[in-house]
Amino acid sequence: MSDEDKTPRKPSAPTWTRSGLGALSGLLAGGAALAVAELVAAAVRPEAGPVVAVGGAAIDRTPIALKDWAIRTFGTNDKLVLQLGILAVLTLLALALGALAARHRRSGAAGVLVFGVVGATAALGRPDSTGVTDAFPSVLGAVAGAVLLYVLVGLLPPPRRAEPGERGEGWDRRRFVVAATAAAAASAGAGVLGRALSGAGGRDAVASRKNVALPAPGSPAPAVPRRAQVGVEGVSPFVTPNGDFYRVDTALVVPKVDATAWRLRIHGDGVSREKTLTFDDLLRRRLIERDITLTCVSNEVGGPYVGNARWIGVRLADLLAECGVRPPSKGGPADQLVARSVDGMTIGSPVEDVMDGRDALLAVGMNGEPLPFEHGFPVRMLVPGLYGYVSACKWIEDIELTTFDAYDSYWVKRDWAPEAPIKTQSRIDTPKPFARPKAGTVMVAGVAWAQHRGIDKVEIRVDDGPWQEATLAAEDSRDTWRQWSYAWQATKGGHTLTVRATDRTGEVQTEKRTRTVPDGASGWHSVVVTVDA
Ligand SMILES: Nc1nc2c(c(=O)[nH]1)N[C@H]1C(S)=C(S)[C@@H](COP(=O)(O)O)O[C@H]1N2
Ligand SMILES: [Mo]
Repeated sequence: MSDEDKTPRKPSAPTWTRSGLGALSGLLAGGAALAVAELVAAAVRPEAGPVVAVGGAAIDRTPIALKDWAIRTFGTNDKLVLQLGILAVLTLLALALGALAARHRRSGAAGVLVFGVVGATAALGRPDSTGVTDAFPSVLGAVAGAVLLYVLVGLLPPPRRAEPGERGEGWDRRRFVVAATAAAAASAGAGVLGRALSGAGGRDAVASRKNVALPAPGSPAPAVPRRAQVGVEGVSPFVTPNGDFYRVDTALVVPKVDATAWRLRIHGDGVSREKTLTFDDLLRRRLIERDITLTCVSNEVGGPYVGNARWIGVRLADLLAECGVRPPSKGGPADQLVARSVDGMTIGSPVEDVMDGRDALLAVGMNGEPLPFEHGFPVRMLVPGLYGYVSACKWIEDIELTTFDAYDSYWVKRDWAPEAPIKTQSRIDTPKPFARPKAGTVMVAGVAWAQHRGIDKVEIRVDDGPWQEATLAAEDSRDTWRQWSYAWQATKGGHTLTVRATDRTGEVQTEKRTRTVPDGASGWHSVVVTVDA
């Protein structure tokens, strides 16, 4: 600080002007830093950009309680909220650094560089980092921002006291305005160009997806029974349309994989014949088509993270057998199959489950089309009966046979259970909570699931009354959910409806409420309604 800054005095116009213009310069410098970083990221790797890298690093480190809260509060928008949050924080920091630079030019500029280091560290620490080049976007962006801030602040009115009526004399206002405008324009240009180039990187992937012609399955799924739908308004459709299918993953930017360049490697303990497959290799194999209901371990009782689709793909067990893999029960050395995705996700499934005769898939199609990018194009894994985080690796590119002792996958490192079969669950879809139906017959309906065991019975309870059996819709397969309905003779007043399911093993859905961590929520779903006369 200069001596003059220390002199006590009333804030004079130029001091405020200087701080304000400094803050503005900080904002411009921050914008320039992000724009340059975007542009460099487009050349290096879009995922290495500072906002995505810092957001991803935050997701990797988010405590489970906070993650659950974010999913509950923002749903699938949680990632957008995170990115907007990062931008808001950066905006405040840029303003503050700019104001600092107005007093201390070098410190302000150096502060910008510190954020470059933060961004670079985040990018290098991501599981999908491909090396030191991932640091370039943040570092080069920060250097550009620091230089710009230094230059702009140099053009500000000098820090001096103003006489009444005097405004920033000795200041070439025009030079500052020209420089600031030029910087803003250049940043906008660089940002737009960067975004466009990043988008172009995905163009090959989009084209490769358009060119996929899914072959007819050698083993088609039987038609969904007509009576699989109870036909009550408000019940989730039996087949979830792709656009409505829930999405849960850690990817801030959806990976866009070019199917023509995609490879899947299968290797590890007990793999006597290692394989590397192309997408066409998979399509040339016998494909099977199956209806499978997928559920997220983060789904609360009554929650939305469950969906049912018709998948087409390769039987994973057959492919593994060709590689020489045997399950532990047949003497194989590996009890864990670790799937790895292009974005560095690792998902571990029991080899025993994958090879026990169920239709574990390397899926290439979803409801009659190639996988949507959000759901794992070109190839994802699915294992009926297991929560997604231990079975359903999207954008898969590597399968390693290992043991649970030797390796903890991504979620297991974050306190989730290494093994997690889906818990028997049921949900009331209609009436909605706090609905006001009319007295008389009210159709209560919903879905129940216990993948790979199947649903045997669903019961409804009104208030503290006896359990009444609901009418089950026809079963599609034991790997899918099952709809149910119950004609309730509703009487005036407030009522609580509760549902519970029984699976084919005879196990009744437990009343005991547990949290989603570590292996899925349990408990009964209830809905409170008020019946009008
Ligand atoms: N690459 C990758 N695959 C992933 C995940 C992920 O974060 N990254 N999340 C898993 C989880 S927790 C679930 S529940 C399912 C969700 O699949 P969906 O988004 O297609 O519904 O994907 C699984 N596969
Ligand atoms: Mo999940």
